[in-house]
Amino acid sequence: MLDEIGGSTDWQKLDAAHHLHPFTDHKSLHAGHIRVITHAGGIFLYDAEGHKILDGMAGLWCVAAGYSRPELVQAAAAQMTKLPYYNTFFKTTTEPAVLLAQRLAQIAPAGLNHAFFASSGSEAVDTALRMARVYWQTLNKPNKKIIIGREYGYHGSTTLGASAGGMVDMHRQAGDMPNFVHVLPPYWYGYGGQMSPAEFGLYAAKQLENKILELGADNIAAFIGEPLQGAGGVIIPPETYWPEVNRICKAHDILLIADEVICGFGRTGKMFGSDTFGIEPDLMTLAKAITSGYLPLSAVMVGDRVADVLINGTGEFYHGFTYSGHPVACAVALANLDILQNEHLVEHAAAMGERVREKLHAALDGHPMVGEVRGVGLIGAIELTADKRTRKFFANRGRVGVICRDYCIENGLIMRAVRDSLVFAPPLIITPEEVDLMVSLAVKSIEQTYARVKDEVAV
Ligand code: PXG
Repeated sequence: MLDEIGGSTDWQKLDAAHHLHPFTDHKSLHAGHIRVITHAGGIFLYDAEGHKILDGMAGLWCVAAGYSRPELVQAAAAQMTKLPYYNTFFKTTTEPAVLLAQRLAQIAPAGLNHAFFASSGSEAVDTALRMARVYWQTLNKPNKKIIIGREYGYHGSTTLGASAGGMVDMHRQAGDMPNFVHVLPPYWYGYGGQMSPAEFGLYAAKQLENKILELGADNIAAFIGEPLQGAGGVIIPPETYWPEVNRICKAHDILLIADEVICGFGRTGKMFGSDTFGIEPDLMTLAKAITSGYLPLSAVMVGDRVADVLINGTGEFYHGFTYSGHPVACAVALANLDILQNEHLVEHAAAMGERVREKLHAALDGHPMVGEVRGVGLIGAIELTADKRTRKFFANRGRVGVICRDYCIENGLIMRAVRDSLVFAPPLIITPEEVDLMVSLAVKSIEQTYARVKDEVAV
């Protein structure tokens, strides 16, 4: 069909006429240019104008195994042929859903032995939050309703997800549900002041404890946090942070939800961010790389403590989706996990991440506009600054980041700008040569940006 339409179609016009995009200012989109991605292979995207672009974001943090994997296509085709759809309501199940639940229980951190499926990260978060509240209701503690999230947290775009997240603009439009509060994120670069990262990690955790004491643990259901905050700018917590959060949640009897939608499946150099940071979650949300993005699928991994109450105490849990446990999505997830394991992509991600940071440090540590290069596994950020010594932000935050992001794209590299940080999370299959290419394109783009905003940077 697309081939029949051919190259003469004005995609810009057609898109503008009928297509509303996520997180988009449509007026400015229509005034500018829209990129039409036509195909992809390995870690590269190709657009309708013939550009080849290194995808430094793995799609939207999801394409772990890379594009154009025949194993995933075949798994989908075989399952579609055998059973394209059936639901998991009404006393039925399907083989791929059962096998995937078992497989996830095997690889998840200890005790997370049960999987509830949905299609998106937002739905997984919504599910986990409902489970937390239903857990306390079942235990006759109905007042334990409040969910504590963090500033700059991102937990999706459903109303519950937006409320749990700490994105102020989203709250303004949608996320104003009652019983959600937010605390300081462990963002040392931005908020650490004169403290060492280790001191600041404890300080940020203390803000959680203060909030619990202020509101009363009897009113709080759960704390939700990403192991590292991806969409918030790849905010990597100091090592002291999560062990203290574990302790606080246990001491005050608050459920701990690790939102692993970005961190899950090798991104941080271990299978889960919880493994990397020593988090002991009661519930864990997964999506994105669970299928390498080939089909929509998400899961909540439920620990024995909560599962036991849901299974034996709650009666019916009034929640679920038409596509919960979709057999084709689950079959693709199983094939994707085979790829991750057979190709040792988790270990590979750790090694390639080290290479990225080594090269970035070598090229950028002395650069007056680079405040910090941070990362863990194959996810990281380059924080651009107006004054390296004082960690000062640029005036009009976000402007310089976008300038640099646009240079990246011009140079054939997709990186995201979050405020004035350039963030990256390439497919886990990236090779050493491709790492070097990604770094050199990023460095070139930073130099071009610097040439343009030099006057605003202290030397
Ligand atoms: N939790 C986390 C930690 C996420 O990163 C979601 C939940 C929601 O997932 P769905 O599948 O409902 O989108 C996410 C999604 C960005 C960006 O610009 C990040 C996400 C989604 C879209 C854009 O960084 N993360």
